[in-house]
Amino acid sequence: KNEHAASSQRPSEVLDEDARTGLSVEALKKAILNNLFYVQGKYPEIATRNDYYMSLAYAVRDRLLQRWVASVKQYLEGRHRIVSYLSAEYLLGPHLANNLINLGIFKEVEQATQELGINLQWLLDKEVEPGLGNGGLGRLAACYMDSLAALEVPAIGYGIRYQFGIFEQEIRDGWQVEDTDNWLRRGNPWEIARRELNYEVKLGGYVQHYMDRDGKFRSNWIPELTVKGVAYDTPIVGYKVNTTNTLRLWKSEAPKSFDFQSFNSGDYNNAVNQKIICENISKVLYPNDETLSGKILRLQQQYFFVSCSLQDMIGIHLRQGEKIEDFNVTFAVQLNDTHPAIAIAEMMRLLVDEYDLEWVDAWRVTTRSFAYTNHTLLPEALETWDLELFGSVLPRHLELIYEINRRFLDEVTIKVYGNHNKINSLSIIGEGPRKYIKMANLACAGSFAINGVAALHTELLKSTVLKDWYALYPEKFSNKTNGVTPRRWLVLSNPKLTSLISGKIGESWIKHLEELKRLEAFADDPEFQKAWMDVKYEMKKTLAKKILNRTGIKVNPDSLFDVHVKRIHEYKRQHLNILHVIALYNRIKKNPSLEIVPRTFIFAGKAAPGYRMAKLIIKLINSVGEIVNNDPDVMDRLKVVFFPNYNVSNAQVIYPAADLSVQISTAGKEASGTGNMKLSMNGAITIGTLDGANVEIREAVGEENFFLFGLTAEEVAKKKNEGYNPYSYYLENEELKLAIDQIASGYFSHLDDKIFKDLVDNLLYHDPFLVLADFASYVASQEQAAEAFKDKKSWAKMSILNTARMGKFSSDRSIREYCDEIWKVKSVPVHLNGKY
Ligand code: B1N
Repeated sequence: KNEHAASSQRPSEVLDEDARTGLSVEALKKAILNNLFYVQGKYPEIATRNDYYMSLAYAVRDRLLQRWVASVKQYLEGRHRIVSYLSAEYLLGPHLANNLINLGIFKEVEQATQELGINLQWLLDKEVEPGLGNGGLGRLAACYMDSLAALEVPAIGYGIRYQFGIFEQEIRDGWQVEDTDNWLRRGNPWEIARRELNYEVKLGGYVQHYMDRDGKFRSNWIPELTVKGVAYDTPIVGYKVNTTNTLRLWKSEAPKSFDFQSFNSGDYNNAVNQKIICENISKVLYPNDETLSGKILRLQQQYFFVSCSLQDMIGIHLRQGEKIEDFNVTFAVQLNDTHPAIAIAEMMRLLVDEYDLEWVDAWRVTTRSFAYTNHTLLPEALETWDLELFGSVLPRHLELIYEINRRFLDEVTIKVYGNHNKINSLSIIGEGPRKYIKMANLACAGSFAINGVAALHTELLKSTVLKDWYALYPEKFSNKTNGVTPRRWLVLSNPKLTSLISGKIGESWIKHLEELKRLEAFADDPEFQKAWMDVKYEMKKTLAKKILNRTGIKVNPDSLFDVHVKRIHEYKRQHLNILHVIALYNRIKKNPSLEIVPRTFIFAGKAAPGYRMAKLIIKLINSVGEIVNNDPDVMDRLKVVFFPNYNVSNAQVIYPAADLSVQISTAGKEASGTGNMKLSMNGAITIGTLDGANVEIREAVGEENFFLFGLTAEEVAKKKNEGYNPYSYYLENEELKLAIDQIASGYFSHLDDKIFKDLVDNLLYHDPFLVLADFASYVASQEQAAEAFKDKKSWAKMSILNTARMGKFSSDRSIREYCDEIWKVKSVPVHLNGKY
């Protein structure tokens, strides 16, 4: 190591202040103009806004690359332990503004662009965000990549470079309509295609078994199809550090050999078809959040990216001159849910079939390499694969899983004294009319650590879904409460609040979010309260403009902004919210001079295209909105907005403008939630159930700064056990009955009494998420919130205290816990050769 130290002290050949990497306004200006000419081939008079966006993006990229090269070099030379994060989703959001903040050059670039006669905001608005994720799980992966870099931890994120990310949502006639997300149409300046970094991945076919000359049993997997994965790297720079990690996303292609063979034999059609089949694997993100799809292509996607990633990691490890048996010393591999859990079988295949390790040695390396994060308790989201389908895609892995399971069950049979229920529940293979593979069990069996994503969630994992696992391996279990990056979710999206905060307590809170605590001292200060609420008002005006622009609805920034934004799902209970809206509407209709706190209900979120009930909920929200927004009796006291196409960019505008954060999932169903954290950080007060991270948010901000309602997880379970009867709640509550009768009779749907029939029947006769049971409690809690909103001073104080007490929910804290308790990795400060 010391041999290299001398050479790394050499002054860099890259000069700090040249157009290529300088950070001064002058250097940045020069770089932008250079790129305009040499990358875009334009001069200022004829350059489009996109030309300028590209020129700036490339200028920023040069500065990233300088740090990235230094980071990679230093990691490899120092043989540092590396975190490998495997995730099928990364919901990154726009790069440009984030990179400017993390490089610490936002102000400089603002000035540079201004001096060039262009508006930075225009350029920022030009970026098409990479929507390579569905919701919280994918966004968490993005926040964790930011924190890993900020904390200077060597890390690689591995995933799939979907050509089409999460669909774009339009609302037509109140219904969700999906449009493809062609995010790459104008090119992507943030990625670097590394054509030379590619791996072959086999699919389908069969396995031959034979004995080799040394009498060893061997398996030879003859695939039906071989595809090639090509690496596309996106540098992820940490906040005001040099550390720049890699997000490596795989694109699937046809291997060259294939074209060649087919063309040689004159079978052009086949060559073209095969090319399409290969490219299909990374073509599109499955738009299901919390529901499994069980489709062949999805399994192929999972295996494809996992296989490329493991081959890549092994390559990195071996090139450092290490032995294959020490793989787990170089890498800590985190499985982001079960989507990449096939990695456990693939690792065994690579070690046993390709690297000739004995089974027990291979299993030792594997089980010391992987750790598994569970993100859901919903049974419909726990991944299983039909065994026959699985075998048709991964015949060798099916054999390996049988062997893993056989040895594993032999071991546990002794421990559970042959208790057959327990053995069945622990088995990786499920029996039924058809056999299936349980991915969560594969993940548990093959990992040295298992964690949930909020305290309540982890407790429920241990006492329900993973109960038998917890009994066997209590030492593997821990909680790692989710967090969000304050760089994107406060500094970038709420610059005015950021400077207000920094004006009081300096800037170090951005890296040490616990320091927000120091704002508590100003929570009662009338001047600070006013400044605080002025920022909120500004942000509400900004959102109001966007709402008008996107929906044509005019909203009053003085009204209470009641914000419910997340994927549309029955367990998240957007329909409970709309029932409350209807109840308030009916109060006004009954008593038109009623004095109530004016409210704007803001909904946003996508429904999985195949999820009928979720799509119906969107239609219901829009139908209620149409009536409420246009009823002259309402006199603008209520407005209902469905903000279309909820994504990272839109979330950045919505969170800072929220007064009330609606977090009303059925207790025990939301593993954590992370939007709840972002909203509270931006000074919104939560109305919520004791679910997921809400529990910890309430604990942190204080119960007097949180509107609690609803059944607890325990009460929910009890009620279901006793036989829950939603209809009795409907009969007992007049407001609830009226609201449901109106929906059913077509009051909100031009007298169409069929369109919401399924939704109404579901609520009255099944109500699996206890909407009706929690209705009265929700309405009462909302009354308290409205009452509190009238007292501007005390509201301001609650708002300030929410932000002040959110320190725990920085993803920096989460990542520190993962590093210390699971991955056992340390920071490696990166030095640039030049002066900085
Ligand atoms: O993961 C988030 C949590 O904050 C949320 O509470 C949780 O709902 C979310 C299958 C999922 N769990 N499971 C998924 C996503 C895509 C898919 O295809 C399941 N998402 C969550 C972060 O921990």
